Order: sequence, then structure tokens, then C-alpha cells
Amino acid sequence: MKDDSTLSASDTTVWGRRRFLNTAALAGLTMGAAACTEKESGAAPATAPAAAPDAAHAGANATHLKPGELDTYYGLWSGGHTGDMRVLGLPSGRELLRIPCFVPDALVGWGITNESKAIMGTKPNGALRYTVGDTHHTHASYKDGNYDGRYAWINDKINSRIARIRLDYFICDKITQLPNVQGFHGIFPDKRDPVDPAINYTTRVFCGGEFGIPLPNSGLEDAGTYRSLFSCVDAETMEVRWQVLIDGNCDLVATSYDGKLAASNQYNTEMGARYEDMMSAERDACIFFNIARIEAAVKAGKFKTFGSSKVPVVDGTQATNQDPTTALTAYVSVPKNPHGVNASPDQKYFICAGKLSPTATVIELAKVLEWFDGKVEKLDDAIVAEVEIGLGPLHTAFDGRGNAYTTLFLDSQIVKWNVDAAIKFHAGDKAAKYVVDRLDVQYQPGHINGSQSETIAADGKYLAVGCKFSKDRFLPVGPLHAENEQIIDMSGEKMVLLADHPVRGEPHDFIIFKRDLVKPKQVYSLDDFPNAVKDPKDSGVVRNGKKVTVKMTSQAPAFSLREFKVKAGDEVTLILTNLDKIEDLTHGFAIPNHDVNFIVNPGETASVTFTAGDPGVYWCYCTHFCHALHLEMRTRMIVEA
Ligand code: K7E
Ligand code: CUA
Ligand code: CA
Repeated sequence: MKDDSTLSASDTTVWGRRRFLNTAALAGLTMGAAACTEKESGAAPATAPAAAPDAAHAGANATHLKPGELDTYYGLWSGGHTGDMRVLGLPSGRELLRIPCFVPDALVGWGITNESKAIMGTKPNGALRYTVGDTHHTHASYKDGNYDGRYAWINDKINSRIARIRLDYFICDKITQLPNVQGFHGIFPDKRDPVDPAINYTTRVFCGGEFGIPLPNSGLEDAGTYRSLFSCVDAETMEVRWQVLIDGNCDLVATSYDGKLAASNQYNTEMGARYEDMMSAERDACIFFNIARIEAAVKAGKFKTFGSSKVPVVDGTQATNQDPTTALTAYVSVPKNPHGVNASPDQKYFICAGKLSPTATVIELAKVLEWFDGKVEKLDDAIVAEVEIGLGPLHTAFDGRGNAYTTLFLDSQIVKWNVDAAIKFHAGDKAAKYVVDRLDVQYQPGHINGSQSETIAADGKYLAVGCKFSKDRFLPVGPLHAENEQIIDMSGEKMVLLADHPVRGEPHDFIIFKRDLVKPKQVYSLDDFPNAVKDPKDSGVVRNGKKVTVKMTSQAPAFSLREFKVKAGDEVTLILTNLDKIEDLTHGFAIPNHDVNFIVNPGETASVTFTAGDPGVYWCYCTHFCHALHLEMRTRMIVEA
């Protein structure tokens, strides 16, 4: 520990000689990262600076849009600790919207309205079950190998929840908590239904459980018995269809284009409880799931259940899956603590980044399927390349022209490498030059994605990179630094850095797709809400013992009730329908001292339930600027003794 912790992580002459990082070296990683960025910030960048993108790209790929110009891509960004999804316009990088999912949000009243609380889940006393979240990965639904604009999904690592976003209204409409799982991390929808070849769209979402726990969770201390599960969630019902008990753990998830395979990289095949144990083996695995066989096993009743969960759990452990022709799973060996598994847009390969090994491993899917058919003797034959690309490889994006772009956390670089050349090199052609380009980024990149990267329509225009450290890139604002998201022109032979954007921590993953793939609606239909107050004449107060229902409408610049009376201690349910049907005409509703604040978009109905407080007058006011008389748009809640 003493010796290694003084090394700089960027000192490739020292680190590069090591095939793998050892325990002591990893302990020094944090210090190494800091030293690295200090050094780099004073050094000349390896490639052209942001101010001078080469002329061929500057026209088509300018990130600076003129006033009024629209972006050509949407980006869906994981929000991190804010538990939401962020919607960006690309290439400008402008943030357009935050869609709250796992954590309350006072702008829209998420976690405050009854409708959102029902989605988030409540305790018996009506309070929210959870108020924190940690989102990492977001992916959207597919049809024919490209996004179809129906749904996106996002994970919450803390409470093992998956949220679904409707991409017509850009709202979260369902949240499911996975049973038997802790640290739900990777997520990926299938790209078509593998059982029915006629169904060419996403019907399920796969979820990787990262932390092993006793099953059922008894608090048992012996970590050697802890288990992780791989889960399948129904895309429509959002119910958990089945789970697979595995050896090792799950991290990131990828799916094949034919719907037959899903995979998760495993960094803890050791099933250790301490990091030294988790990195004790030289190789870990990428575990493949044979979806059709798993579904058949569930159908045939070959499963068990754990604890109070009714979800069928099939056995995907290595010991019971030795015969390829019946195996549900296949454990492909990859080097030390891999991170990231990504599907190439030519539909042929999954690529695992090495993390603690400076390599990328290319796994050919056709060979994995042949192994499941008993036609390939050694599963290792599916590995068609395992090549050195740099230090700390994490995630990989694609340009649709045969190149992969992998983040190198320790080298603070993006490496562009050619997959076919890597395969040739691995096969013995030592003249094959697979590294095409390297670009320094600022600093310590994690996730990376390209425009349309993980679809059959990868277009190779823009790359976005999430850098975990920003150091000197922005004005200092105290100890908590913004992260630095950088936009790169990937359309030429060499990558060109186009822009830096600060982003509130800690977003992790994102996808970028063409704007015409979604068709957002901007006005609701009153019929979308069973409790809608469709006519201002239906407004009023209805009392049922201590329970009071207040019905109201909004139409700029007035609420339909100028005042309403309740009694102290009443349980009040207020239903508000926005009868304004003009695009962009949103009203808000806040009640002082009652913790109520929410909005109603055009045509929308929302409701809140609260206990009327001390006797007095409470001015309920519109919180969303709607009209010249916005400040006058108020109503009085008169609480009587
Ligand atoms: Cu690499 Cu949670 Cu996707 Cu972050 S994980 S970087
Ligand atoms: Cu209605 Cu402001
Ligand atoms: Ca390991």
C-alpha cells in the first residue's frame, strides 16, 4: 500500500507494465486520480482544443445553436442522486426537462399529489415509502432494432426500483421494486421478443442485481452464501416475470438484437464481501442468459420462490448448467473485474471493458448461440478478441462504422479502436493496428455514448462523455464540483472535443437519439383523468364527516372557487383540473403552511390530500406564471374552528 499509493495513475510507464492492478494499487487509485488531473491540467492537450474544431466538421456539428434553433437529438440522462431523468437537447447540451421518478420534486408536485404518491408507493400512514434515489442507467424501448418512442426505463440502485417513463408525455407512470435484490444496477430492455419471431419490439426489461444477500434475507453473516439475481420485468405490466439465481454478481446489462441473449458483466465472481476478495481472481465473467430457455423453464414450473415473493426464480448457477444443450446460462471468462458490457450496432458482438485489466474483450454472439446448441466445444471460443486499449476501461460506444469508443478512467482518455482490426490482431495478425485515435478528456471519464450508438441506426456523429471530475474546468463553487460532460465530434477519423458542460452529480449513463423518434404530446385530454372536474359548475365543497372533498378548475386568470371553507383537522382532498387547453399554459397551486405545491398542465387533473391546519385564512396561489394577472390568480382557504 505504501509504495503504490504514491504512484500517479497516469504514469503509464509504471502502470502499463502491470498486466493487472493489484489490491494495493487500487487502494491508491483516488490519490492517483488527483495527481493525474493536476498534471494534465497544465499540460498541452493531445489533440486539437475545443476552440478549433476542424473545418470539415464545424458546419454540420456545431454545438452552439443560434437563438431559436432547435436541437437535432434528444438525450435521456440519468439524474443520479436527484432520482430523476433529465432530458437534454443535443448537440447543444441544453437541459430541457427533469422527469421526477424516485425522489419528490416540488415543481410538479411529485410526491405531493395523490397520483404521484400512488406511483412512488406509500407507507400505511400515507407518507412516501422512500424519499431518496440513486439512478444510474437509462434505456429506451426498441422496435426493429431502433428506438420506438414508447418508453424509457431507469434504475434506482438504493431501493432496487425500476421506473418507466412514458415518452409521449415525458412522465413516470410506473415504479416496481424488485424482490430478493439489493443494489439493482444495470438495466437493458430486450430489442424484440425472442419467443415469438413476429414481435419485433421490446416486451421485457432485464435488471442486474449487484450486491449479494442471503436468500431469504436473514441477516446471515457468512458472505460466502450471499446471492445475486438477474431479473426480468414485463415492459407493459411492469411486473417482475422471473428471476435467475446466479453465481457471482451482475453489474451492467446488454441485450442482443435477435432477442435471444442478454448478458451481464460480473466483477465479483469471487462472491467476496471485501474489495480485496472481490479482486482476488485474475478473471471474472460475462454471464449470458438464454431467454427462451429461461421462459420455458418458468413455464414448466422448474423454479422456486424466496420469502414472501411469488416471483419464480430459476437456477442459473454454474453447477447445474454444465450441459450446453439444456443450460440457461453461460459464463464467459473475461479479465479481472470488468465493467460495462455493450452491444455493437452490427448486432454481432458484446464488448466487455476490463476496468482492472487494460483490455477490451470482444465476444461473438453467434458463437455463444452455437455453444448453447452444442456445436462449439469451448465457450472460450466465443472470445474473438482480447486486446490492450489503455488503463481503466469502463464503457463503450459505437459509430456504426466498425469503431468502438471506450472510456479509460485512469488514463483520462477516450480510445477509438477498430473492432475488426482488434479481432485480426487477436487472431495473430500483429500488424493489425486497432487503436485509431486517443483523445484526452477532463477528467476521469465514466460513461460514454454516441448518437444512436446502441441501435442498428448508429450514425457516428456525436459522442457525449461523463467525466467524474471537473477540477479546473469551471468556476469554483466550494467543495462540491460539478461533473464535466463533454461533447465530442466523432464524425471524422480523429475525435474533436466540442464543448464542456457542467452537470450536477451524478448522472452516470445516458442515451442520444434522433428527435423525430419521439412524438411528444403537449396537451392532455380531460378524459385521461377519471377524477377530472370537467365543468367549472361542478366545483364546490362536499363534506362526509371529517372528510372533505374540494373540486376546482383553473382557467387563466382565475380558479373556479374564489374561496372555500373547511374546518380545522378536516382531511381535505382537493381536486384541480386545468381547463386551459392551450399549449404551455400551466397553472400551479400552493397552500401556505400545508406543504402543498403542485402544477396542472393543460388539460391535466391532479389531487392532494392534507389535514387542514389552525383556523385562519390561507391564500392559495398560482405558482406558475400563466397570465398578466398571474399574481392575482388566487383563492382563499378559510379554516374555521
Ligand atoms: Cu459505470 Cu453505475 Cu454505469 Cu456509473 S456505472 S460510470
Ligand atoms: Cu395561473 Cu399563474
Ligand atoms: Ca473479481
